[in-house]
Amino acid sequence: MSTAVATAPESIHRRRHYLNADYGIRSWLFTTDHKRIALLYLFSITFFFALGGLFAVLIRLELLTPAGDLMTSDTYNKVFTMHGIMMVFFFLIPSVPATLGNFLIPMMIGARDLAFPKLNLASWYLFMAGGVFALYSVVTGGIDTGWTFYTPFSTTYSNTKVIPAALGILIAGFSSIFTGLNFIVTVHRMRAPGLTWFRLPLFVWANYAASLIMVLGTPVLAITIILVFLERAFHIGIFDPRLGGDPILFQHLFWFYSHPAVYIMILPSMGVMSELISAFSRKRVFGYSFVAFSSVAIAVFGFLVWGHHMFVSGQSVYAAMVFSILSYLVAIPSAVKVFNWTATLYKGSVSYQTPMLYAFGFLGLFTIGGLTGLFLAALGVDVHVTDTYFVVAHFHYIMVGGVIMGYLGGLHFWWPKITGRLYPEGWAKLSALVVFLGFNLTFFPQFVLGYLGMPRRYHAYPEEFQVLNVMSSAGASILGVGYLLPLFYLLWSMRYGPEAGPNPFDARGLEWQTASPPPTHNFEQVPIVQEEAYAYHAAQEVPVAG
Ligand code: HEM
Ligand SMILES: [Cu+2]
Repeated sequence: MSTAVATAPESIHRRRHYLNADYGIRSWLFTTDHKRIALLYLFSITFFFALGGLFAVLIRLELLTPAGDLMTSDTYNKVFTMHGIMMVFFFLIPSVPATLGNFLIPMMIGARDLAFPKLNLASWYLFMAGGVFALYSVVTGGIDTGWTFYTPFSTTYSNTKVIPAALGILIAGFSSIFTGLNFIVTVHRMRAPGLTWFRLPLFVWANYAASLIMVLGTPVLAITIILVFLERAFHIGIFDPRLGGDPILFQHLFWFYSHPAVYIMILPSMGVMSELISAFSRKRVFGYSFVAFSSVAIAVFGFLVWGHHMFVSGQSVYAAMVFSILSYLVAIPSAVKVFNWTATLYKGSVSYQTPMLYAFGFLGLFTIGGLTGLFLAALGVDVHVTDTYFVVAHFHYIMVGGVIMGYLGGLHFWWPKITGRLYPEGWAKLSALVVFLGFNLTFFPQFVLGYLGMPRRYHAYPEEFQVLNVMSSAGASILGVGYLLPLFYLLWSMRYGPEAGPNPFDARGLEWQTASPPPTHNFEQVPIVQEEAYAYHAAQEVPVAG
């Protein structure tokens, strides 16, 4: 996109930008700058990811041996529950939108900030408050219901810290609602002159669609949690059949949010994919408007398929059939995206820099995750593999293989913009490779385990499953190294990396037209947009700087 803005190359020490505009802890804790808030989220979700990872280590250590000899089954229940809660509610859901989305959406649309900067800061405080409650439940004994909180166990039988954990998720949920609202209003009201809807970067479209789900779906989760609380504290009989309630109702409410929630996680990463693939193949995304609308279609259809989590829970056969068919429908817009990204690569001048390696990882892993979703959506197959490691493998391929690959790819791509410095390319490529290999060694054997009948959430298993479990645990340690590497070299680069300049990848998009790191108000002058998104002209390729 062409605009009037041009930035003179000046050392990042002398120039004023959002990082050195103000020093001291107060200037961070009371900031309303979307870029600083993005960094607050970045640090906090990294913390929760590390914590969730620690629980994952315990799970994989326990499953090294069939006997279940590392911890008691009760402890094991708490460990996988905390792993799930930390990863889903405190890492995956905020991952891309709260960090990259917060940082980039205003810049990508040429705005000075989000529509409601104070609400944005309040969202971060709510998120942290939620995290504190969840942590409180961990240190005071933990919770053992699984991240899904199924009744009647969560409301009647569990004697662990259900209420503080649920409260933590409730509070963090409001953070998600407010972030979604903020994004929606910002995209509607604050686009730069000339930036029509169909010139928006696809990252913005994807986050817009995810925001719709956050605003429409999260309140349902909030109500569900409040009902669990009321039932557990006062036995008012919403879920208890002895009092006229229905435990299946809980599952309907829970999955009515939690299936769409998987799209809150994956859509923003899909947005990252569109940016990466166009930048590193130097082409406009093939079928731009199909990719844009498929995000919205996923957001809409995503609300219609929750019952595929309940095929074996006793819903009516007809309901199950309808949910099965609808589940196939939601696969179509996802497949449209994969097809269009692949078509974008075709005859592009592809360069294999780190973000692109992560993008390739996403493509492969997300495709496997999505295709196995089709297996699960088939009623008969699901009855065989439900509640086995097949499901565990499926959703990890989507969420770890898809969401985190997109997140890391995006983090590398925009790192020079965020920090003003380049990361060491060799180390970064190595990390992408290690993550990819470690990931597959961890989760592919789980498809086989599930197919052979190993149930999920058990802390002991028959000996015949050991070899595959050892493979999985070995893979997990490789994966862990793959995640630690970026932590070290990215932190290193903040101090020692060479200065990046405004646009080290020669990418399009407004965020690349301002300095790195950007000034506090993003642009010196309001940019005026005159071109479509992704106006790459392969013929006049500019050499890569930095
Ligand atoms: C695109 C992103 C997707 C994400 C993030 C995702 C995520 C998940 C998660 C987290 C679970 C496990 C829930 C639990 O703990 O029980 C799950 C299960 C399931 N998924 Fe997906 N999924 C995706 C795509 C799909 C697609 C495209 C389909 C079908 C066409 C599908 C069908 C299913 C089914 C049927 C189950 C339940 C299996 C069972 O419990 O027996 N998923 N998915
Ligand atoms: Cu689902």
